[in-house]
Amino acid sequence: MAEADIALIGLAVMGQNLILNMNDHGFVVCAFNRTVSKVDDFLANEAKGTKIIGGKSLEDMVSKLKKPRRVMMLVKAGSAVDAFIDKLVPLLEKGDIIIDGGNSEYLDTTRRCKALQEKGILFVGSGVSGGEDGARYGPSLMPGGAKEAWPHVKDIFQGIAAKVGNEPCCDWVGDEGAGHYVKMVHNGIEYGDMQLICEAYHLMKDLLGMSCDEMAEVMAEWNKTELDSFLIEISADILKFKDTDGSPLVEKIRDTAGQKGTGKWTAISALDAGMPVTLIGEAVFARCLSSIKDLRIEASKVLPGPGPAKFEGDKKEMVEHIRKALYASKIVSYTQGFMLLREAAKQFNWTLNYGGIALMWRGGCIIRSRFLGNIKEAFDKNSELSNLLLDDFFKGEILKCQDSWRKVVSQAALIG
Ligand code: NBP
Repeated sequence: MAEADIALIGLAVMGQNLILNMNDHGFVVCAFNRTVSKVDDFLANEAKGTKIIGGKSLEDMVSKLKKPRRVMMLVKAGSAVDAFIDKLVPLLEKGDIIIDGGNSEYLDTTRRCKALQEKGILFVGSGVSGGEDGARYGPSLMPGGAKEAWPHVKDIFQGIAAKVGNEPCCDWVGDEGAGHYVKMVHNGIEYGDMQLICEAYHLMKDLLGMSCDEMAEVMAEWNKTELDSFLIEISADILKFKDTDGSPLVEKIRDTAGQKGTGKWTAISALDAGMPVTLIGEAVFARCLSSIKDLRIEASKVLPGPGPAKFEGDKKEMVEHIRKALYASKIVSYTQGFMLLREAAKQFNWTLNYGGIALMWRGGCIIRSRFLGNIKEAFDKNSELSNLLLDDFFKGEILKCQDSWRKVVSQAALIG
């Protein structure tokens, strides 16, 4: 019997949590997974006592779906997505919908959209952000692709998405790979935000000699200012966190960062588009540099730099300069990200709603922040705004911060 509103393939962390979220919002979900035994495990454990049902096979899953059938995938990006599409298409009818919620590359999404359009299947590539918790209690969702699919998925997507006030952090982004493109830039900005926080930490620690507890307090205070955001909030928590021996755990974590690719894709896209997205580019390179630890250690023995930092000014004042430098850099990063989105829209003929994108990122996702509300307001005032720095609010903020910013950058250069 066709009883399920939607099927969801992929029972790893993201898939399971999105299914439970959909169930909470009254949708009947049919769960499926490549390793089919995980369906029974899920039904017997996490999904016990819910309305969630399972598919014994793809055929069984499809037979349980109301029409037009909606099938969402949360599987590893790449060939796994194509493999499922190939198996699904013969089981579906014209007008049915396939949604890819993984971190797929936008060009793959555009290719899949076009190939499925020829077969009459509506393909949606949706960015999903917020990690495990977001998926469970309200992610930011960035869907794009075949627009005819939107009326059929809107209620589910906007129902489960994070809300800011009453507004869902989810709206239709644009044609083809636009949803995944916007998610890619989101991830690039996330790389940038994290790099900026690391640099602020580095300056407070090595220039000002502050302890992790002191830095945690500073970050908690910053979270009450323009910097109010999820990443600053968790940075305070991370800095406070103690290992079992009572010392800060963060200092024991190896200072090398890996990457899954979306930040790199943003930088590549910026180079292709000829857009100066320098901050995200630097953040990607900083991760690359961090990962060549052996070489860094070897070099540190023969290239000592100017020696240990000696800061003789007012520490409290310097902390405020660092806060303003971080804020100004963040404004520049988001400005560059929106420049890239504008250029991509031009290149691919997408109609992007920049204020809508700021709202989608305002809640639910990793870069959620108060500041994105200001970006939304800037685009609400002028939807054709060519550059965020030309908006009165951001122009004013940069002017307020620039002296501090220049002091921090020059100090950083002087201490090596
Ligand atoms: P993973 O990215 O770890 O993928 C696990 C799922 O992919 C399982 O269902 C697995 O099936 C399936 N799979 C794999 Br692996 N190879 C497959 C193949 N060749 N054919 C078919 N299925 C295959 O799961 P996740 O961390 O939940 O992420 C899901 C998607 O969401 C990814 O694209 C990810 O990048 C994206 N994303 C993740 C996060 C996050 O915080 N984790 C946040 C935002 C977006 P199996 O059980 O049979 O091995």
